[in-house]
Formats: sequence, structure tokens, C-alpha cells
Amino acid sequence: MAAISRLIVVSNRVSPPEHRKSGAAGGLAVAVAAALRQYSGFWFGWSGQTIETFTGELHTRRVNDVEVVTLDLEDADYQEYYNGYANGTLWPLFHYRIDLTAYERSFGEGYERVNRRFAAALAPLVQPGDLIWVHDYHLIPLGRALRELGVTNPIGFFLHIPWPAPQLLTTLPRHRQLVEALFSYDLLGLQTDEWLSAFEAYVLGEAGGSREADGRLRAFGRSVRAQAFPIGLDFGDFQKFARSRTADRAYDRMAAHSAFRAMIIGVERLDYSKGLEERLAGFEKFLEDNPDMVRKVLYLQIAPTSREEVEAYQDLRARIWALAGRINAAWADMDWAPIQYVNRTYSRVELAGVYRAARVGLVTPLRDGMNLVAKEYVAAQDPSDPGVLVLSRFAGAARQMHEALIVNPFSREELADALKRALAMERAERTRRWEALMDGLSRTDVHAWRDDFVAALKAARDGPA
Ligand code: GDG
Repeated sequence: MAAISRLIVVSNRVSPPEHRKSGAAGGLAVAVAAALRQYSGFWFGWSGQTIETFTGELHTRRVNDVEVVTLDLEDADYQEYYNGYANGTLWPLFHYRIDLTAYERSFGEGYERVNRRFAAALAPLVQPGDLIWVHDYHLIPLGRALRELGVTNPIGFFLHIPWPAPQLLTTLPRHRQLVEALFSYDLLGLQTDEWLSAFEAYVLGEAGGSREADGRLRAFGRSVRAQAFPIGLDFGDFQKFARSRTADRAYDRMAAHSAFRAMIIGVERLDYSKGLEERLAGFEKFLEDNPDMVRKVLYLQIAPTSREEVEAYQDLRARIWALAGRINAAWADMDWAPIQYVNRTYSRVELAGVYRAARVGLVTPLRDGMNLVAKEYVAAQDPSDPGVLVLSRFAGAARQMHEALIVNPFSREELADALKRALAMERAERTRRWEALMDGLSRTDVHAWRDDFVAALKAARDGPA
């Protein structure tokens, strides 16, 4: 077999960290950048810019020793592929929100067109022996488009978000084509066994497929290895910058602000999958049920706005503003308001300090591929006095983080009860749970995730070493 010469990573947005161990970048970006340095490959994707007419011109630059190749998209691509099919169709559908899913034919056409454009720009750059790793729901048809252009290299795909149950997926026109496209890959990675089972259920039930003796799934005249690879945290780095001066300053600021009160923290992009409305309702129920706790807690919700061009996000923002405002108006006093709702972004380093100051980390998505905030909250805690993670059973992370308080985020009573229990938990129990959670985080960090995926991609083609 030819030696693997390079790794090519493809994702919609390309974001190598400006500094090698930048706390501002996400752990995924740090891990991918490290792999690209090791394999001297490049990161390929959309530049984030739109132009009037598509040219296919490539922009190549080096960022902190990582080669980055991007292309601009046309305005119609941005509307149909990015705002349309990716964020207006697949994102809600894959998060079990068929009520918010747009089933517009033009979006599907734009999606296919952009994937062909990506493939046409990428194919000439691929050399024999290269491994290609495609990320996320924006690029499901990319593997097939590359195969059509004659690319025979090993290609893997990792889905960061959930895979929906067949009953939901079949509401999508052309669902077969979408699944069939995944059979052009050698390896399909999903976050958890739950999403893997949902994928298998579609293949075996809906597509009339079968399982081969070596475990691969067979359908549409092809086979693919599908496997769960739960993404982890950049655990070592995160712990280091959680103790940095910037984190300490953020901690001091929050500790002073919440003096004599227990802080509850929530952090996520403003997205309907994150269960913010249900969480606010659960928090209000907690106030109603526990009059003795009123004025003794402070709920800080950091929720930077995202995808504001998609209507469902504008509606959500308006509803959350109204709900947080109403709860505050109903419960606040001259010198206290129960909810501090912040729409801006903070650096991950600052967030680490804020997490440490919070007695409870409230992570209650209605559906989430994994959820790294849950892992970051745990990793940022003070070992001598750790806080409690309250985690939705519908986050992929719940399948690993059993020592969190696991809740059903649709039930405001359960949320209220979990908050009460978390705030009352003795230090010994908090420590015991936290230590077990930390043990899991350290064993399954983002570097292990990346290495496992790349090794499985090699093995998917060559067979086990
Ligand atoms: C997708 C899947 C899966 C948040 N607020 C700020 C900020 N963040 C950072 C967090 C964390 C990241 O963004 C969010 O990651 P999540 O995993 O929680 O969620 P998604 O963005 O939905 O990511 C998810 C993930 O992919 C990885 O596979 O876990 O299920 O949906 O790192 O700290 N970062 C900064 N300022 C903020 O205000 N800088």
C-alpha cells in the first residue's frame, strides 16, 4: 500500500486557530490544525465571502503553519445552500424539528450545486495516497461528487449533529438520495450509538439494505462502514487556560457579582435546538416552588445570536427576549433580578472562568449531536469545590456523562427539581460526581477522537492493520 502522504480536511467554514494553542478557537479547530501539520495536508472550504457570479477561484494562505484553501460562493449559493438547505432544512430536520423544516426544491438544488462546485475545485488538488475527511451536514453529497470526478482516495465523513429517526427523515423529499450519497464514503462517523442506530434503521428498514459479515452496511449497490466517534474536549489545553489570568479575572468578576448567591450558568448559540425557552420556564418553576431560594440564585444565560438571516432564529430571539423580560419583571427586586440574559460572545478563556464561578451548569438541549459546553463546564471546575452539571438526556454527551444530573428538558418540573437538587448537593457528592466525569473527559479527548477517526478511515480501505 502507498504511504499516506497527506490529510485533506473539508468543512463549510475553515477556522484554523491564529495561535497554536489559542483558547479563543474551538477544540475541534485546534485538533484538526494539529493533524494537518502532522500530515502536511490542507483545510478546504468556503471563504465566508459571497460574490455576484461564481468563479471557482481558489485562495490559498497559511495560518499558523496550516495551509488553507478556500473559495467564494455566489449570493444565490449562500441563500439556497447555506441559509436554505443546510440551516433551513437539514439542521431543523436532524434536530427533530419538522415543524421548522423548509422543504423547498430550490434549496435542494442549491445544495447539490454547491457540493459539485466544492468537488470540482477540490478534485484537481487531490494526490494519490491522500486521505480526505469531510465534516458535517453542509457537505453530505461531496463524497459522491468527488467520486463522479474520478477521485478514488479514501474519503470519510463525520456528522457533528444528530441523525434523525427514519420516521422523521422520510418527511424529506429525496431522502433516499441523501442517504445514498453517504454510501460514496468509506467511513461514516456519527457522534453516538443512538444516531448510529437511527442511521442503521433507515438503511435496513427503509432502503432495504443489509449488514455484511465484517459489519459494514450495504445498500444502493455499495457498502460503508458506519461507526460512533463521540467528540471530546481539547482537555489538556482547556484545563490550562481555565487556570490562566484571563480566566481568573473573569472568575473574580463573576464571583464578586454573584457574592452570597449561587450562580447558574447556561452558554450556547441562540438556537431552538438548545431548549432555551423550556429552560427559562423550568427556572421560573424553580422560583415558584422554592420561595426560600428567591434572591439567593442568579441565572446567567450567555446566548450569542446566530444565523440571523433564517426566520426561525429571528422568531426565537424575540420570544426569548420576551420570556426573560417577563420573568425578570415578575420576580426582580430593586437590587436583584433572577436572570441575566446576555446576547454577546465571550472568548472560551473568559467562559472557563465564568463556568468556574457557577455552582450549576445548565445544559438542556432538546436535541444535540454531542454538546461541548457540558464538557467545558466540567473541565473548568475548581477541584476543591466543583459545581454540578445538569444535562439533558437528549444531548449526545448524556451517553457518556452519566454522573451529571440527567433531565428531561421538556419537563419544567424535572428542570426545577434538578436545579433544587444541584443547589443543595453536598460537597462530597459534588466531588465524587465531578471526579468520575473528569476521568471520562481525560480518556476521550478531541485528539483521541481525531486519531480514532483517521485510523478507522485508513482501516476502512486497507482492512485492520
Ligand atoms: C456542533 C453540534 C457538537 C459558545 N458560546 C460562545 C462560545 N461557545 C463555544 C463553546 C463550545 C462551542 O462554542 C459550542 O459547541 P457545542 O458542542 O456546544 O455546540 P454547536 O455549536 O451546536 O456544535 C454539537 C459540536 O458540533 C462538535 O461536534 O458537540 O452537538 O451541534 O466550544 O465554548 N465560544 C465563544 N464565545 C461564546 O460566547 N468564543
